[in-house]
Amino acid sequence: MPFMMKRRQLLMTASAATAAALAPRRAFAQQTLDVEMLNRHPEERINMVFYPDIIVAQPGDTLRFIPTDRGHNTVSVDGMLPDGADDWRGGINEEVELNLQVPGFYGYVCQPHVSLAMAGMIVVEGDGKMDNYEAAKSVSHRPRRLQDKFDALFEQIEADGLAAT
Ligand SMILES: [Cu+2]
Repeated sequence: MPFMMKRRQLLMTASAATAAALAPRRAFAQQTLDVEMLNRHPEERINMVFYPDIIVAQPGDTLRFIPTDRGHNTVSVDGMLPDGADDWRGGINEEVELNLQVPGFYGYVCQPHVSLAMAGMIVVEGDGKMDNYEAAKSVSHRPRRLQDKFDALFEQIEADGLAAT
């Protein structure tokens, strides 16, 4: 019966519209996220790490790099920031606070431990997030160990479904 089908379709449309109207535009408040700079990974047998080494933020969130252990810093990597995002360069043992506004992919390293592949990624969700994905991913790194680390980070980002709008 065509009439009944039509009515049922209308009901389904109406309930979907109601659900969309009830859903908040942003279901989260602005947050402060911490990344620790550590001599030892808390669970794995890896030395000199950012923990966690992949962190997902929303625009407006604050990210703090905490110098839990000494001898580390955090420095953004050229070519691994979204357009319009500020670069950063922390001193050794310095806590660095970023106010994340621009969606996209941010790569960073610890300078004293570049050779040990101490590196990490920040993913800021939102419109235009994917704009710098390929550019950030295609930056080449030295030494080889750092390249392998960034390759592994991007693999994990893809596995976690973060490389999608
Ligand atoms: Cu370090």
